[in-house]
Amino acid sequence: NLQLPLATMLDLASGDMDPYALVVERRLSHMAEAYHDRAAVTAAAGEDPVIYRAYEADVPHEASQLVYRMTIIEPGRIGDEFYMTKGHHHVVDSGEFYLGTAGTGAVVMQTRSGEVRVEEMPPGRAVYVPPGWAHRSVNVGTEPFVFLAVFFGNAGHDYASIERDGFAVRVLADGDGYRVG
Ligand code: M6P
Ligand code: ZN
Repeated sequence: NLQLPLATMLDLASGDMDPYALVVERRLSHMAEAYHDRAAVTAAAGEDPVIYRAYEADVPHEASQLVYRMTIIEPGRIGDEFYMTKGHHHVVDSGEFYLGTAGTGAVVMQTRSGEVRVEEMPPGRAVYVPPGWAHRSVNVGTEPFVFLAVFFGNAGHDYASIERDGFAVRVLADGDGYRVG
């Protein structure tokens, strides 16, 4: 019983996927501890904005499979800190392929020994996240930031160490742009 091929339409501008099997929606309340400005978190908590969504194709989460997701991070900030994903390591150490498709964003990557890299992901820019690097994506623009992610079906998401220790750097508003602080 061989699996059948799968075809999916990806709207690169909006991030919509058709068909999709799973949608992830994360609000501020799902990751309030990630932002450093506690007063700004409290001020936004009532509205509890949607920070990002992700659509995933119907690919089994198993070894040898390639899972793919379109992620849409809304534009916005909590205090001076741009909207971002929770960020994670993989449970099974493995790489991930990212392709920016709309908006202005970046990916922050960090090893367990604390080495950090930040790469911008404008439309058409692919970033390869090697095994061993945690990854968090950030919208530094004024439009939704959209990107495609491809990862191993058995990679898994390990959020615990990021929830505990965060990333060593934050992506913060700086005039019309951003700085990594
Ligand atoms: C990308 C990929 C996914 C991830 C999503 C949201 O699409 O890296 O694996 O789930 O971003 O990020 P997070 O899981 O860290 O909230
Ligand atoms: Zn990942």
